[in-house]
Amino acid sequence: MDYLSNYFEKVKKEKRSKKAIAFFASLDSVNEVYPQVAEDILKELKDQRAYLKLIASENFSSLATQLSMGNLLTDKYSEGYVKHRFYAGCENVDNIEQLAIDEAKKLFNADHVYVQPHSGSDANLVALWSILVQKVQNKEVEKLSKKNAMELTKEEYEKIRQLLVNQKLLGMSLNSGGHLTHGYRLNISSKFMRSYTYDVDPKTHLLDYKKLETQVKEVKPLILLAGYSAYSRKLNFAKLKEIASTVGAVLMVDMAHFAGLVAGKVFTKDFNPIPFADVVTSTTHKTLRGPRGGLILCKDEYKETIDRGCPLVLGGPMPNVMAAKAVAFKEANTKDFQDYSSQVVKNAKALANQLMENGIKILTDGTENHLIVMDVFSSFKLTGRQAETALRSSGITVNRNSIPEDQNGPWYTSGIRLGTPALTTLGMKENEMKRVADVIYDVLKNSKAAINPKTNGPSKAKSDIDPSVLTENQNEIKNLLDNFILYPELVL
Ligand code: DSN
Repeated sequence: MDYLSNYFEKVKKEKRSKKAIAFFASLDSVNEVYPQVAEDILKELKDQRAYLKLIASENFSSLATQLSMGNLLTDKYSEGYVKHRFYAGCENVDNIEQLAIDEAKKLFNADHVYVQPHSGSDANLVALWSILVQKVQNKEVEKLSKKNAMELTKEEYEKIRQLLVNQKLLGMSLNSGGHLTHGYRLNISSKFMRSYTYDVDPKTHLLDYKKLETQVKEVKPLILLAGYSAYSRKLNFAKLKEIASTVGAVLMVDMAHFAGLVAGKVFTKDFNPIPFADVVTSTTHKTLRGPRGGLILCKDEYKETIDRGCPLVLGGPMPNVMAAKAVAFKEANTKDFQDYSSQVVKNAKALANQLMENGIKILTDGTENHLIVMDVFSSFKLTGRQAETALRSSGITVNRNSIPEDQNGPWYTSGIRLGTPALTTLGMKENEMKRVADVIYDVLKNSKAAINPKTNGPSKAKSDIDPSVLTENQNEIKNLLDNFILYPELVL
């Protein structure tokens, strides 16, 4: 597309910032090979600028983070780990991986760090499998484990395999806010482990530590897994460690959602998982605001098995993404990032308070982190899917989410999850959150189930909204976004 080349010429002529020149130069280079791809990248920028991003698991990474991913590092194979590779020529990748490790160690004060996972799900797989290999083989078949896996007879190997796949995992249920990889039936975690789940209290929607302790004593899991993707309260890891210890379980924590709040020193003492958990997994792109990827932090006891994540579970590491992780971890180890993280929580509280002022049912009656789960079915008689579509049409991107005892199942759901990491990156504060809450309320209050022409009954997926209400709220969102432009250096 000519206009894409013109953009590059324009920013060069205007001597715009290095980042702007780099962004448009890279877009123009893509344009020379595949114009449609370049155009879609630009469209995504426009799209992300035009909608309020309230997806709790998304953020806006810095241009430095993004630019460190788009280079020749992607061409290098580096299976293995630092200074222990299955390929020659990994000296520079070793340096980069070590920088990312060192930055993460400093940021989180962790004993050992593994930066290769491609995603949070990968990180969880590596962690679960490493704990199994470490704990089960050592405890139950110590004699066999001393042998190299390749030297075991078929019968010995099968004995170990049977032991490994019969261990118990206890994680938070999906409807209570846990993640698919914490033992959900449709995920591999429940196939290679016997998975059990714990729920939040059906009335308060809070985690009941006493009840959990009783369940842990009954189930006696090998692994107690704490962490969430849709629970709006802090977790007390000192208590969870105590509970796990009553049956000698390993405490694993998935902090994918709140890693940025740990890095930003908002979650400290008993609410920081690093001193208490044996293994902590994370993503790097949510509150932590880095590139899309995964991360594992562990006690030294687990380091050897964790470092074997590739080829144990993972395919070849992605050195370009590890470079971006190093950049993002460095960015997170600053006072600016700490201020950002505490504002994320202040914004979530302001948003939740105003939604509740308007009479919307919020699970747990508030939030202590970056996210909120609204019960839109009891508040507005809308399914999560209808609410998601209605909000998107007004200019707000959210995602639907199951809630405890959800009557509408995991596809339609009864909930909407909201999060403040991205809007806080744009610079929004409590006042803007109040305006956003009022738009959400107005849009949902004026939406109703559309009629399904096939059944002549109410649709569970589609909703109708009064067009004048829609226009009014679209304008309000536009006015708001005009004052908080995403990547202002890229404005043409
Ligand atoms: N998909 C992520 C989320 O939205 O929470 C977790 O994997």
